[in-house]
Amino acid sequence: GKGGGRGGSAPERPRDIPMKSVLITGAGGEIGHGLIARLSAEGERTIIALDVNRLEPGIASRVDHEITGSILDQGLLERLFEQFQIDRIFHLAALLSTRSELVPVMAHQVNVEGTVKLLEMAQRAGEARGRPVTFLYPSSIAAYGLPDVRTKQAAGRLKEDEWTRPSTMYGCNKLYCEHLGDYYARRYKQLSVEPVSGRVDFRCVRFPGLISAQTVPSGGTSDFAPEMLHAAAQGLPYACFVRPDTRIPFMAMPDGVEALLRLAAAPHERLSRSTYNLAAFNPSAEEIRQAVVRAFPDARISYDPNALRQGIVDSWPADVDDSAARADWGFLPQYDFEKAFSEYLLPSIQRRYA
Ligand code: AKB
Repeated sequence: GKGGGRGGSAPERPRDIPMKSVLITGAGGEIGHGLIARLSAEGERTIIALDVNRLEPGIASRVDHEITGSILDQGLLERLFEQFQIDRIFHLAALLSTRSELVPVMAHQVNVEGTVKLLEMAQRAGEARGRPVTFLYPSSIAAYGLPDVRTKQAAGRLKEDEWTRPSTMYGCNKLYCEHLGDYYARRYKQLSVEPVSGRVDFRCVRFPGLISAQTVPSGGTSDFAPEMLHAAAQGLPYACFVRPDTRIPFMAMPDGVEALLRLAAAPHERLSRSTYNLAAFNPSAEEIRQAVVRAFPDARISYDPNALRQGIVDSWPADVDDSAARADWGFLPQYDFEKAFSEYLLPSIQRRYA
């Protein structure tokens, strides 16, 4: 972790007022990278980064405490909540959609049991300090499930509560955890004689596919877009695992990170719901290929659709309606498809592989 006067022993802070802490689970993943860079620049809270794997040095140096361990380790979670004044959580740890189909029971353990453990810890911490812990949860367009491509085309832009019958383990996990978070926020122990104080302040976004210039995801099904781009930038051939006409929503990573931070900071009374759709652009696989080829004319991209992964993206919407996020907390993506390539992805990716 970083040194130099941050954390509970910062010299300018009286010892009896420890600095508040933010816990990031799955910190070494794609979203974690971008989020940690932003949070460490803001410097408002001690950053505790939990991941099953060691963090890359560039990320590890920006956090105050790097914890290597499992989200399922109850003892570890208890120690973290005892040791730190955690008032905010970004619970990013999850197995993504393709991987979850290969190991569904493990996916359920990490994605659902991990989440309920952490919600329970957050509830207890909120009760102890008399104020709710803010719990940010990234759900996904995988929470939707359309029965076939024709229905998908006819359905257009989906609102949050339409077509929520996911067809994947990961989608079931995400949708269920949205409901679970809502339960912890509104109804936890509602029949208890003792009034429950400090209910979890659960806030959730349904992310589209995210494209980062810094990292390539692993185990997702929207991965064809970032994989195509990162392969081309390295001069490697790439066989896209979905058909050219496949269309799902995407977003540039900086907009995803900004959305999480903005939702975290929004006044509670402005939030009319706990789960919000987010949208930015929704190109087809072929439109993405063309944009990549414009940037890297030597790119060698072919199509080799995989039935399982095609089936998954065919069940996801072609577009989502994010008007609630825009109205309630001012969500406003900075990058459309063109700008994502010209001003974010291409300049950063060229630097990355230079
Ligand atoms: C995945 O493909 O599994 C994720 C997602 C869309 O939730 N990127």
